[in-house]
Amino acid sequence: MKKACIIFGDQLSESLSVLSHLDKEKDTILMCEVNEEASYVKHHKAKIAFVFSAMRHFALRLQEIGFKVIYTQIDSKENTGNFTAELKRFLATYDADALIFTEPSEYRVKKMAQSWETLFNIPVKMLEDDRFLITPAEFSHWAANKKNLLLEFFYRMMRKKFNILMKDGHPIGEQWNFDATNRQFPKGNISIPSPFNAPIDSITMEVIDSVNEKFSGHFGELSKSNFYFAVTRIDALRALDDFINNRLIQFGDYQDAMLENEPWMFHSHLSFYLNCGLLLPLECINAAEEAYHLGKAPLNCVEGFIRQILGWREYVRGIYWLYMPNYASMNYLQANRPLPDFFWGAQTPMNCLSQCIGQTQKWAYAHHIQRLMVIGNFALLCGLSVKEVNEWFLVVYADAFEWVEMPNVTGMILYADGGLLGSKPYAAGGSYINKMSNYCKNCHYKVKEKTGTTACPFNYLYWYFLMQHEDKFRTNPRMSMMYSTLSKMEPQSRLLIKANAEDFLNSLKPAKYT
Ligand code: FAD
Ligand code: DLZ
Ligand code: SF4
Repeated sequence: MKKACIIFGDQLSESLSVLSHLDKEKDTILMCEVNEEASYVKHHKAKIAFVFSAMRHFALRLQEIGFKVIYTQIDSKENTGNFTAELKRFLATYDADALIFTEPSEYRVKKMAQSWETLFNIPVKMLEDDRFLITPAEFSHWAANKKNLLLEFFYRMMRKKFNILMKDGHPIGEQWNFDATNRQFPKGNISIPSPFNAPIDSITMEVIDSVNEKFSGHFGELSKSNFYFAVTRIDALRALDDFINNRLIQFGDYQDAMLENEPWMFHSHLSFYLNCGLLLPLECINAAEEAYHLGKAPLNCVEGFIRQILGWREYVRGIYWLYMPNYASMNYLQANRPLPDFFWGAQTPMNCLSQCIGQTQKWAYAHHIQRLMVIGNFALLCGLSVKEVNEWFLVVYADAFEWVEMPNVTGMILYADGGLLGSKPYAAGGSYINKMSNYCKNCHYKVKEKTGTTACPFNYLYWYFLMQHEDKFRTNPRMSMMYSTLSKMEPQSRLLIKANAEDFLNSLKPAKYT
């Protein structure tokens, strides 16, 4: 039996399930750079270049270890522009008895793949993606009959299941979670290690040139000087080492901190590699746990990092597959306001947004609290369109794939799923941003002012948000304190907040970007 195989751009792992089903002598793999994937939403130029370069390097690696690979580059004359048409072209020249692949990570592509058996009249085998630590079926089993699907309980189950940071059935340190010690803002000067920067070879240079040429209208900067990504497994492992040896030691302490012109902080910058397959979740978790046992990093930092991967990453994937396709159209708070122009590069006097969006444009990266409490919080408070915010987050980050982006946006930041993922919206006024960052010092607005033309917009937008959605949130026990403060507010103050918020919202210029 001669098999045809397709490997997608986020399946760049030598341990990918499909590879162990191939006969190196008889079977052939197709990999293709296609216009549809790069522009069904107009991905950040650096993200496209990262994926294409990593794909090209992976194809070479597969050939080096004996697989037959047919590779279509984006600038090839024969390139038909989408997965189905590329497969059709491939199957027409290659007499295969079956088509085999590891399941695509996104609903959209999985649906497409499910049509191939009939379309090409060929037996199709779709294998489980065992690079994740639990399957959608296992997640669904865990979720069954639960009143709410809190991350914390999922995380504890995963700690036990994989025996991570456990001793005699108990969590090491007798605590599951050290977040209480993890929310510091740096006092005085701190020294932030330089981020890992992978070398650029001629393959990457060529990719940068063709992406700049072909996708010139897409958001984001792309040049040799802002391309820092590892595009091979070897360099991704170096990036992991670099994090473990240089930043893990302070990861937890400053996990929520934000400093002007410091995009990288003590975060790992590994999501790109995890999501395209150059790194595997368990090896990152094991490396962090080992650093703890060797005394190289403290428990609060190691536990905090492990929770992100063993907990959040697996959890959001579970949520995605549990609720798709309905999840994509949820809009609990009826948020439909168009995205303002500064999301796509126009200026804004709000320094926090300007910093976070500016660095996103430059690096296709922002760390979690910037995404959640600055950009996400703003999108929530302004009632920005769930569809447009999802598209923005999918476009701008090099680590964005729908299975992870959508639950974070629809669920975590916009509460558009009505609380399937979080028990309350992550809404906050300017004082939270002021506590965790130094952005407010250089802002046009005054964070301490609650209303008026120079008041921080987050302040009145926060109260306006609570007023607008009172029917939905007043009875939420986690929000009762806020609603009791709101109840005590003078009617005149409420009117002023409403007027300020509406003026601000009306002043937002919708983006022209399409
Ligand atoms: P670190 O802070 O070093 O964390 C370590 C790892 O934990 C990350 O590499 C990532 O794999 C995982 N992780 C941490 N938080 C989450 C989370 N909430 N969900 C899933 N995995 C997590 N992450 C993506 O990988 N792709 C996305 O498209 C994405 N979109 C997001 C959108 C919003 C609105 C928010 C609030 C978060 C989003 N995240 C996304 C989660 C998180 O912000 C990024 O994983 C993280 O910032 C990546 O940087 P890092 O590798 O330095 O992470
Ligand atoms: C993100 C991305 C981009 C920009 N381009 C391609 C591509 O040309 N070819 C490819 O195989 N994969 C690409 N990817 C990653 C895919 O979007 C990802 O593999 C799907 O989301 C899988 O469901
Ligand atoms: Fe952002 Fe408000 Fe601080 Fe300005 S004052 S940086 S708008 S939180």
